[in-house]
Amino acid sequence: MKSIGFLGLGIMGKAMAANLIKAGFDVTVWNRNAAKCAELVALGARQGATPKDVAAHCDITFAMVSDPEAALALCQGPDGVAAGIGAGRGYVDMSTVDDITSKTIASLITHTGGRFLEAPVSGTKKPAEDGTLIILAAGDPSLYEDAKPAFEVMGKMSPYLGDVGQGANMKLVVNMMMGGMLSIFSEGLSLGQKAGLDGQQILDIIDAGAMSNPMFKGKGAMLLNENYTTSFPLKHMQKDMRLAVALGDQLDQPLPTAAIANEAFKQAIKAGFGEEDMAAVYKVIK
Ligand code: NA7
Repeated sequence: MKSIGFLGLGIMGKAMAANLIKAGFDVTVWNRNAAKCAELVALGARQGATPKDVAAHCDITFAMVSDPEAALALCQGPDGVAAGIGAGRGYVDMSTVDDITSKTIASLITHTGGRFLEAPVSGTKKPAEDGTLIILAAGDPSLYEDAKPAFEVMGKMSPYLGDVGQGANMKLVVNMMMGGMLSIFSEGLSLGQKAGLDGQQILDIIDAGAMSNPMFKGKGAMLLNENYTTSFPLKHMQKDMRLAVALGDQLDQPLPTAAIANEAFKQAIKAGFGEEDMAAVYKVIK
């Protein structure tokens, strides 16, 4: 079995790395704030000193960090992945970034002879814990085949989408639609309750019809209970909306609904809700 590195042990990365360890992979972890490694070391992981160190010692290194800046920071500099990876080894970045960042990382890695795959995921904390993420892979086909056993532990499907950039683009399409849906869902729930309707009845009626979906089910209960326990930080949803709107600009694609939803998420960050669940957008709408 191949040795695996895992960089970035936030909400998502911690759960994904834990599943790999439990499945019997030989895993070396690293996190910027080293204290977060302890729980995984207790499960049986080794602890790497730097991203360079991990990439130099593992056959395939996975990364799951917050945003494009963090994803680039992991790869660059004397302690970065690109400095350690060397010929033939693999680097799989599972963070959500834009296609340009992904292509920049790909060139940093392949320049040293390393192989690169982008593999952002659809799904938040619970699917990460349950190993039921949807993994959107694109890039080096041989690395895709080598990474598949690990993908099978972390996710329920891992389609191959083509050249680097297409995984990032697919993820932005998915999350842009999710952010837009959450925003209009919050407006509907607020409007109905202001008009004197019962919140639970609104949810039940939506759930019985063509708009029924797992996200409305899960987030609906959170909104009614004013429970914003973080599964997917609101700040990350706003990042994805921002990146999607930017992609629309680049491709001359009008995105009026997404652009307005993005403003609601920006307002929620300004109001101090960035670390809460994305459902907290409701607080600036209701
Ligand atoms: P979290 O829980 O906010 O975790 C973010 C992780 O990214 C965490 O390990 C951070 O390390 C790490 N990070 C952030 N900035 C940096 C820099 N500059 N260098 C190295 N590491 C960094 O996010 P999630 O796990 O919910 O989400 C991860 C991705 O999945 C994200 O792209 C989402 O859009 C989807 P720290 O612990 O702060 O030292």
